[in-house]
Amino acid sequence: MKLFYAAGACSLSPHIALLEAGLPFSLQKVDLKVKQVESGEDFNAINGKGYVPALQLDNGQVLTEGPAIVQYIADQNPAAGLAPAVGSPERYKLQEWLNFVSSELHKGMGSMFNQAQTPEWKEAVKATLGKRLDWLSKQLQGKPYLMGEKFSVADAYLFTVLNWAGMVKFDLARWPVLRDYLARVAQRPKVKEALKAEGLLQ
Ligand SMILES: N[C@@H](CCC(=O)N[C@@H](CS)C(=O)NCC(=O)O)C(=O)O
Repeated sequence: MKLFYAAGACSLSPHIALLEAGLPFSLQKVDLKVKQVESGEDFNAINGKGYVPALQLDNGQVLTEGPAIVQYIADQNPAAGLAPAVGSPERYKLQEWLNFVSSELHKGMGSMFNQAQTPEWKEAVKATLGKRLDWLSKQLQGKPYLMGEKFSVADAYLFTVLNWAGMVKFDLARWPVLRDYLARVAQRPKVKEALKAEGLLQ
């Protein structure tokens, strides 16, 4: 498999998932500004939507959309325990988390990288995110990971998005539970490995 990624972008989530699952893969860095892969390929020809992540399977098929990609990865090695069994009630809970991170956190947090964002727009985004994080913090109180005791692909995604807070100067001090969560996930050997491979950690 080939993961098309950009350093520190939401593609970090499937990158972590691939490492945690112990699957063989290669990385292909994408310059998102010019939509070019480091191999010289036109990234738009790989993913017409022009954004990462994209996962090219060994049969050539390309899978896009982070929540779908990480579930695919988890299902390639169920023994790694990164997602509950397909069809189980817990699997729907995992999907609930992935959708929450995608629609309620990813896009808001991601918008703060946009240079065109006005101060007013930024404040409005922060206010909405603040409400979501208030709720999220309560859910994570007293449990190490979103699904409970076990790390799942939803944690790979949440870590990736919360980790942007420092980059966009969104202070998480109001949510010590979330800061502890970030620190806990950051200590996982495979998370460190992914961060190092993307040049985000020495
Ligand atoms: N709906 C997509 C969104 C992916 C996304 O937002 N990718 C960003 C990086 S985090 C990107 O590649 N942006 C560049 C662009 O849209 O041109 C998903 O969930 O996978």
